[in-house]
Amino acid sequence: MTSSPVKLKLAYFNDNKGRNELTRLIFAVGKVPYEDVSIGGSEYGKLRDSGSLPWGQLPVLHVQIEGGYEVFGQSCSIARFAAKKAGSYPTNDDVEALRTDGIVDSWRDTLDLYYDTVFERKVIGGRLMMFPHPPSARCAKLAAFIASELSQQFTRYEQLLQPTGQCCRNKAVPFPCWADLALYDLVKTMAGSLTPSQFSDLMEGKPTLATLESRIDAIDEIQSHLEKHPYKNTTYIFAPVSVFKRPLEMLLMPVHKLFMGLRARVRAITDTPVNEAAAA
Ligand SMILES: N[C@@H](CCC(=O)N[C@@H](CS)C(=O)NCC(=O)O)C(=O)O
Repeated sequence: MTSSPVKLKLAYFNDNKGRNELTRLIFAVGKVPYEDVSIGGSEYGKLRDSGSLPWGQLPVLHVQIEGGYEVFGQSCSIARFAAKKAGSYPTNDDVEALRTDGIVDSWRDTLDLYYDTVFERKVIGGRLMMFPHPPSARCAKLAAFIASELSQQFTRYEQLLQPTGQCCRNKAVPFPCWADLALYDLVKTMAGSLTPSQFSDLMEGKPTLATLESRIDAIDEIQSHLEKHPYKNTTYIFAPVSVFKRPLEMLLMPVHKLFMGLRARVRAITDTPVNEAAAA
């Protein structure tokens, strides 16, 4: 680990993994001290509406600068900063930086497409909102995502890992580098989200990716991190909905969406003077 005198606080939703976990894995492997801050839904709303989240979303990293904290957003940038602190970024090798940056950008692309199977993103009242898709629609969306994007992406990862079995070719960067951890996070996320047969189909013919996963599983710091923050089984999110429950869903989902949209519009109106005052 490179020395890190600054204090760091990493904030995300309720100990969820999502776009935050890569940074936590990097900190864990590099033994970088940080405070793990869990944000609840209503607290998030207040933070966003007060303008204290630089991009209006989570995760954010609070970095102690000259006595106070400055807040930074964007998961890939936060992860890159963390990797530099942890010594898992190829800082002195532009080509390897380019290679691993691309892999980590694709980690976020893949996660974004995965989240699209659960949420719809829409701008309402000037705000980007995430509405859950009806449960009965998610299963088919997940299947389409696996068939169209995910399997291609995993095939690319298997190829990218050739011939060394790891992402970074610069031997001065210890295994796992930050991009190895990004692939690990994707494998674990998909293992928790897909049915066993979907997951084994996805991993078929990808021995290098599977070996990367086992090598990272075996790291003590990863094991202690995952003991405290295990990857959860989220297959229930995509469980088929019985025909009896569908009418209820058809009734409740639009009401829920209407309520969220109205709330966003009201907040947009009531916040306007505050935003204008802040901009002045
Ligand atoms: N490009 C951003 C996207 C961040 C993002 O979409 N965060 C989601 C959680 S994973 C969020 O804050 N959603 C709440 C909302 O937008 O209402 C990143 O990679 O950090």
